[in-house]
Amino acid sequence: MRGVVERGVNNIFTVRCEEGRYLCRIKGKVLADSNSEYNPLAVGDLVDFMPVSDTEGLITARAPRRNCFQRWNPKGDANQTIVANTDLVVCVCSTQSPPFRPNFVDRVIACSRNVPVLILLNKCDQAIDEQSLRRLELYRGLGFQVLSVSALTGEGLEVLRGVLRGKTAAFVGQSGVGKSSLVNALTGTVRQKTGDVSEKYNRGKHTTTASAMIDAGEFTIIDTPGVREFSVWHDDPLLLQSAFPEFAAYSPGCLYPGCLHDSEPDCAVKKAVDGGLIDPDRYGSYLRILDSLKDEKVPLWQRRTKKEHSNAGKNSQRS
Ligand SMILES: Nc1nc2c(ncn2[C@@H]2O[C@H](COP(=O)(O)OP(=O)(O)OP(=O)(O)O)[C@@H](O)[C@H]2O)c(=O)[nH]1
Ligand SMILES: [Mg+2]
Ligand SMILES: [Zn+2]
Repeated sequence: MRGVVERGVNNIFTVRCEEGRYLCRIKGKVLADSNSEYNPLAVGDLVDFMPVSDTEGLITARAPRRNCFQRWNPKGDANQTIVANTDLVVCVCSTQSPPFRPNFVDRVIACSRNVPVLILLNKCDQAIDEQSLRRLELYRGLGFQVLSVSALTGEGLEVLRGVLRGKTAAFVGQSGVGKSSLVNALTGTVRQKTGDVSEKYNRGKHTTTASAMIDAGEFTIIDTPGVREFSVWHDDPLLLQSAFPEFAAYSPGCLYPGCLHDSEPDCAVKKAVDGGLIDPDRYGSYLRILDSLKDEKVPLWQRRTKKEHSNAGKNSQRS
């Protein structure tokens, strides 16, 4: 049987199919083709499973993904898929508490593989500063859809419903921006628990702890746990440029084919930044992400896992 993963906690996956829902484990604990990844399955994955009772089953295979939202998990030392097979990644931000962070948005764009990103500014009942507004305009100019809403007052929600209609959308963002509040406001029922924002640190309290797919009739939302930062997935660094579409007009003019626009000579992208044609903060974001990808170039044998580190510590105490 074929179904979609709605939720997964402690390696037990809720799989929905036409016949209903089944709680499934992975047959034999390892899924083919998922060895190098942090987690074999993500919410949104299509899977084959065999029912073992009316309510339980065993997952035998994962269908190829048409796209995903993926981050680098530094602790696990592997790419981690947060959601798969969505029509849209909605990067939820807030005006204040927590404050709008453009570099966070840049990372969300870079973590989205083959899926469009909608930038959703929540809490528009609160004021936003001029600089953030300019950045949102910049995203619009780059071709990203940008919407302002308020889960609290309902402002902009009709427009958002229109955009979501017929789609499956993953809501991602920092803790406390109001992802779960938006799910509740959009569905008109309390489907997800919400939490407040810490006054001391002006950030959320990680209320949502696991991704969950919510069927809202006209559309489907995947609510995800808030994070402080997304590390960008590790792969060919050239692929990172798709998250910076403003480079494309200039990169053919770079001296070296495959230029990463970092310290290469005669780089047309760098010249465009210096000439004020590319936003320097976006370029700065790009360089920081590029730099973080270099960690991967350390050969595996030089990178120790946490366990090896603690073992090494024990050994040195002994000697
Ligand atoms: N003023 C205002 N507050 C809002 C709005 N939407 C959500 N909030 C508040 O923001 C806080 C955090 O909301 P949540 O929905 O729990 O945030 P979240 O993004 O799901 O957070 P995590 O689950 O921790 O990732 C709550 O106190 C909400 O009441 C809004 O549009 N305006
Ligand atoms: Mg939440
Ligand atoms: Zn270049």
